[in-house]
Amino acid sequence: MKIKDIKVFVCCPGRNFVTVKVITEDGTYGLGDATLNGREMAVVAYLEEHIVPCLLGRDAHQIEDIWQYLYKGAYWQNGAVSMAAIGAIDMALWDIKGKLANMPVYQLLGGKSRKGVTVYGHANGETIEEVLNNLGTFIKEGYKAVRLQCTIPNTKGTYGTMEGKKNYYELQGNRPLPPEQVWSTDRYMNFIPELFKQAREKFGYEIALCHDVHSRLTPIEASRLCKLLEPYKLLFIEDAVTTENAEGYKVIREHTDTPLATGEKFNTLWDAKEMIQNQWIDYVRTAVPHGGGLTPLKKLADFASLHHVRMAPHGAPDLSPVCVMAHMHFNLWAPNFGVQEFIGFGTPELNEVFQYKIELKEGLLYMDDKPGWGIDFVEEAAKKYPYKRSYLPVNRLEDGTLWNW
Ligand code: CS2
Ligand code: MG
Repeated sequence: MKIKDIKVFVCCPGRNFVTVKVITEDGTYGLGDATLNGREMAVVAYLEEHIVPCLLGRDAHQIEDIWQYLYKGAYWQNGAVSMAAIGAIDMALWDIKGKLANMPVYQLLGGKSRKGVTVYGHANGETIEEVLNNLGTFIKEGYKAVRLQCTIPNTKGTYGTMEGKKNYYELQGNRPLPPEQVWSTDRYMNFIPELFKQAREKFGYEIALCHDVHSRLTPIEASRLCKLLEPYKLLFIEDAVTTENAEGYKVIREHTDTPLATGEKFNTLWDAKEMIQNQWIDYVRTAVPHGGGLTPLKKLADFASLHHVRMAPHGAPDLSPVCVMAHMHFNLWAPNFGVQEFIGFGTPELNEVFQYKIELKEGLLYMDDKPGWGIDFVEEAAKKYPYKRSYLPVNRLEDGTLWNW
């Protein structure tokens, strides 16, 4: 089944998304998410200039060979930009194979390992009280797991909080230059344990709680934070330290039994190998697009399962609904699936461009059994929302030191 055309769409229904559409000679098409927050156009160029020309005319069924061809054939392997581009093509090819087989993709992987996908929601706020109110709402809605993030007092802009904006799209879609935020490790370390203490006092231990440090600590600081949080029995603490230094997770592991999650910035199985085989982490957060596609992600899941490490895919606002649906299939299949990050059902603009159906019941996500991923992209609607350059924030210590990972 020859690949006849490949289109790359960039639109901004609230925030920027890059969507790849691979079209075969009989008109069957597949979708992939190539969004890389703050570097979208670099991925577009990689796709249009370097990938599309060498895929036209190839057999869309040869997913594994095309992946190896794009990854090894590039010579310059790895890296966030190239893997987001390769990942989107791979996703589109799996969507096509599912449609041609008239099966949902999870069936091609070996079928369902569970009835629905357990998710964790985002409870954040400017104060502990606001975070706990939001947590209470999630518990009432039946969520089984919730991430808590709170603005650190006397600090301008803390990761994971809304900074007064109504939603993530308003927050992330309007940063013409990287906002500069001030970070204080001491203030953070003195504050976060209190957040979880009050959460457990108010809601008990039935609800699973997690937190994203966003790689802002050194290994020994992260070890101390994890120990301080031990009494509150977190599901996991995420990105306690940067993954650039895998040994950092060894240090934390030697100090605490708080479960550790990382990997949203892993681009290949090799980025995860050392931490998994040394049992330094408990959850892998790699998303299908950023990990280079479903082809490598299912290998990563199998490798992780050998070490009793579970999958907890990244599900931030800068991963498009195409990725949300790909994760539904991956998570329904993966025997070692743990929990999926879920930020909600999008906005009217987003749902005008991306058409899909998922349903949340008692903290689990469900979907219909449609061939492929079960999502469509409305090109006419996307034209209404042109790309708008926007950046991620950077963090500096109070003395001005750049402290961003
Ligand atoms: C975060 C992301 O959701 C998460 O776990 O780490 O929000 C992350 O900051 C963004 O995806 C970066 O683009
Ligand atoms: Mg994260």
